[in-house]
Amino acid sequence: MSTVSPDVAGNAVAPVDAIVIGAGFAGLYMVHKLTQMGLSVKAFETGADVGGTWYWNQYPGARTDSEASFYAFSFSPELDEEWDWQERFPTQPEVRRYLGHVADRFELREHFTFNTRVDSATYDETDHLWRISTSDDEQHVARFVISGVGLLSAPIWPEFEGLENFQGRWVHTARWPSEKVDLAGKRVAVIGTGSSGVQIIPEIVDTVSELIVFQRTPNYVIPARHQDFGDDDRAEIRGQLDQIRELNRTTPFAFPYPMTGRKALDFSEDERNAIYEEVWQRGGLRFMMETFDDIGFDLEANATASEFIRGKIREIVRDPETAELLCPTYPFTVKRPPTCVGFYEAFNRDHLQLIDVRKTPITSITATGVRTSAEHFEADVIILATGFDVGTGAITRIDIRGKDGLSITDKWKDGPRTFLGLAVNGFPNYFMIGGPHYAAGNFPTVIEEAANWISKVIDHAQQHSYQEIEASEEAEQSWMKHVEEVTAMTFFPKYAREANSYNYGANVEGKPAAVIPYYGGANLYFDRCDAEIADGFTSFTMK
Ligand code: NA7
Repeated sequence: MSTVSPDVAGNAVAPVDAIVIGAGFAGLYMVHKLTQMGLSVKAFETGADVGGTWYWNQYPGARTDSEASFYAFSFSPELDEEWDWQERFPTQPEVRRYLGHVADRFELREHFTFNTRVDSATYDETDHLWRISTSDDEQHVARFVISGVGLLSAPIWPEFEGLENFQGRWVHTARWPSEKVDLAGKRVAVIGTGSSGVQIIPEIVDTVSELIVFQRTPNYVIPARHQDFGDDDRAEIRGQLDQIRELNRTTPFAFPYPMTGRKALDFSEDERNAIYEEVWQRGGLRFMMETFDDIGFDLEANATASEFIRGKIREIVRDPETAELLCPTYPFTVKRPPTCVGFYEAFNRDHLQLIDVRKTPITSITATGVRTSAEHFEADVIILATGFDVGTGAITRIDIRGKDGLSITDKWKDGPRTFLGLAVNGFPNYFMIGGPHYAAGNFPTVIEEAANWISKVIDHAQQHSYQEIEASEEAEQSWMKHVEEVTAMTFFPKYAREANSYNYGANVEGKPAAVIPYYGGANLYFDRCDAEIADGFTSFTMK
């Protein structure tokens, strides 16, 4: 774009075609797509480097739950050839290096301004442009804005009374500092037992002198089975990539695990447990997909999987009381299960204590530790592994205003409303990757599909010289009706509160109880997005 347009303060600013927010998987690939199309692009990232979630979450033990063979981009055969994964479940430093390599390899860094937060984005209906202000007090103007801010990127900072008076050190897993946090011989309190808490606990248990774990809701933790990769493993993966990607595109969770064709209750208890055991030994999230097809939607079938895992917990954890505290009562899969090596085993260590904060809530942080309604725990370091305001948090923390000055926070006050999780009525020329109602599934696949789709809708607008493209109200209503109908068919809403599921906003006080992911199947979701392209984006109004 070449015309000059005034910014919010009335100064002349040359608009660009697109502004991309975030330098994680989503932002990097989106910038790549748009620049390949010949568009002028500016991109902003709060962190000092690329990586997104893999930049910030550098706590000890952080690594993927998904296997290297499919937790990666698929768009470049050259990239496949030149990147050698080191481990089956890559560590945070490895994924961050990979994304750094992608940024260098495709010359993406030059489009990014780092250490810079997008504070606000305001749509100007007169010239159909977005006006953006950033934390460095600069103003920018763009035709399109694409949010790649991440689903799990707005940390929850629990408002514990007295945290500011704590004389030791406290850190959040999602803002772990680059310099080493010395935990050797220290008394450490970990608050939270989601994926981050679950990963950090076995990683530090041998280093610390005392570990106090504050658990609110237990999780079903699946063993990960780590494995270092050799050349043979890498060659094997490269040989399977076509098949892996075909499955990512055609299976309900965008994972390369085909449906098994098995129903849990069609098997005797012994046969069923043998299947659970075999997949448990193989490790990782495949336990959700490679055991029985119906455990995600049939409660009776699900109960067999839930009981199998509870049996494992009781088998591994020697103290029966601790084991029971670690056993979830809600059905498996209502919360996304963490994967880890050595989590339950850590609870057999004498210097680890498990505290149930549902029974005895944390009442304050004192100068020397954590106080619950029952007792005081001395600590030198407090680790907040308290998670994220998932799906909407990172979006609504930016002051985004569409037509008639409506803010996205107001639009979503009763829960997010989107069209395909990609666009929002009232917010023309604004698109989201990984926003609410994204297809639940393997993130890199979902992200690539979303960015490909957004590049097509933008291309369509460019080809027809449309200055404004907006998801229609009817399209949004119809999509939301579908999202809600699909959700109502699952048992997830029924147990969301008991499980404190972040997929229903249940982990954030005051957040509306509304579904965040789309549960209708990633494969069907991708087909729906493709149909929109084939139909010429008829769900949009164009000006
Ligand atoms: P999660 O999975 O949201 O876990 C956060 C944990 O922190 C969870 O156990 C919470 O309990 C707990 N929490 C949050 N606030 C409090 C307070 N105030 N007191 C006690 N406990 C609290 O976030 P993670 O970072 O572990 O993992 C996020 C994703 O990263 C994960 O799903 C994977 O996709 C990778 P709750 O369960 O809400 O009762």
